[in-house]
Parts: sequence; structure tokens; C-alpha cells
Amino acid sequence: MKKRTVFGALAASVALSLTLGGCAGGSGGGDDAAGGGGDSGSLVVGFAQVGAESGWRTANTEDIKRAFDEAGIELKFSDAQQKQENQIKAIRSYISQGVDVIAFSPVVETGWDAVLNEAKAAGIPVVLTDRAVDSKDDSLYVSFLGSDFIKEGEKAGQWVVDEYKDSTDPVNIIQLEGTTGAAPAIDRAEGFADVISADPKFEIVASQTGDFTRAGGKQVTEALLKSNPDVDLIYAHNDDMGLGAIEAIEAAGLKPGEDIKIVTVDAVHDGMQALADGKINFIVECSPFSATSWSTS
Ligand code: GYE
Repeated sequence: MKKRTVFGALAASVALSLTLGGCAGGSGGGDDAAGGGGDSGSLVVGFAQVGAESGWRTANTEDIKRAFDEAGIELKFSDAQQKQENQIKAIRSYISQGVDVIAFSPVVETGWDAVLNEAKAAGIPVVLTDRAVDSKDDSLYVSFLGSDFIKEGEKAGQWVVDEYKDSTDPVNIIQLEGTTGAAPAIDRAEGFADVISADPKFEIVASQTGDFTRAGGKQVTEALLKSNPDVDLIYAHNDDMGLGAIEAIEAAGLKPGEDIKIVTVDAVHDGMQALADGKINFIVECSPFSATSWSTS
């Protein structure tokens, strides 16, 4: 049995998009796809990635490249360095190069209608991966492959509720948010808040973005620990920010996982190591190979 990743699924979705979009392009597999899509007879996909902000993203990028390589589909890849304007530029460039399919993982949820309308007008199907867009017009993309971030936030919240079920003392929580406006930041905050709001002893005493990076998590935690010395728990929207928080907690002479508990999302290698070391208390898994299905092929 072989694990089929989201990008194995993406390769399949790309084939489907071609049918739906009625685009030109062959069945792929050629080494001759040097230029734009369509004319060369092999399939060309432009992928606009968010950036390289986290261990999750690095694993995700490697998986995308491997899946397209294995499928024999030419991949044009760009890294937007977490900036929406860079992603929009990359998408516009894929449109002018005439790729067969555009795939992207939107850095934030809103503000995509104009560029997606341009892709639609050019007859290029768009596949969303990992993160969704917030648009009223669902004709702007053909499919979305990604995780349920609200559920992830709920799972994190449920662990917190269970962990403190025998205590009536107040529980002061610092939240390290992902990129402002990004689907996983919005949804992970929402799911978590929904679950912990059932008991007023839980209070989010401070909540700030660390932009899904280790440096961001460290910096924000350093500052917030000064203004909130009696914090009990940190909920970080990803492992990397949690790992940054560990550094800040240790620098303050405290023990992460004991003096201050840490809950994160992702379960990348370094996060799992910190969990094994007792510095992170709980991780909600969000696989970079998620939307995973199993097949025998
Ligand atoms: O959790 C985080 C990354 O969009 C699910 O983005 C992804 C998130 C992931 O930077 O580590």
C-alpha cells in the first residue's frame, strides 16, 4: 500500500482541471516542455507557494516538487516570501506564460478576485492547495485541497479543557497567531476559542501574530512574558512559533512544558522532538501531505 499525498492528489486534480477548463496540453511525461504550456504538448503547471516560513512549508514544497516530478508534469515554482503582492505577481506571470494550470496556496484569505478573474478570462483553471480563499465567487477556482483548520483549533482547545478539568483556578493563555488574515490563523483561533469559552476560568490574556515563524514566536513570547508574567499556557498556531516560544521561556529562566505548557499545531520533525523532550505538551497534527488518501497504486 502506498501513501498518496495531497500533491499526488493535486497531480490528479490538475488532470481534472484540464478537462474542466478545456485547456490545451497533452498527457505530460515529456522532457521537452521548455517553454510555456499548451504548444509543446506537455503539461505545465505554475505553482505560487506562500514562502519558506516553517518546517511544514519546507516539507510541503519538497512534496510538491517530488509529486510533479514523479507525474512527469513540468512545474514552474515561485516563493512569495509570505507577501500577497508577490503571489499576485507570480500568478500574473503564469497567466502571461500561458501555463495549463495554476495552483497556489494563498498567503491570506481575501483580495484574490481580480487576479483570479484574469486567470479565468485566460481560460486557465486554478487549483487551491492547503489554504482557501474567501470569495463569494466559487467559479474562480476548480478545486481546493486542504485541511480543516477549525477542527485543528478545536482539538487544541479540547486538550486544554481536559488538562485542567480538575482545577478551578484561572488559566492564563497566550496565543501566538499565524499570519494575520491567513486561513489557518483565523480558523485555528476560532476553533480554539469556541472550545475553551465553555469555561470562564480560561482566559486568553494576550494574542499576537508571530507570522508562523520561529523568530516571530520567540520575539512575541519574549515581549508578552514581560507583560504577562503569570501565564500558564501558550497556544501557538504552528510548531515553529512554539519552538521560538521555548527559546524565550528558557531565556527567561523558566521550564517550557512545566512552568508554562505549550500546545501547537503541525507535528513537524522539530516539534515532535520538543514533544518527546517534554518541552511541548500537545501537538495537533496537520500533515503537509494532508488531504491524504491511500491507494494500492
Ligand atoms: O500550519 C504553518 C505554515 O497553511 C497549514 O502554514 C499551513 C500552515 C502551517 O506556515 O506551519
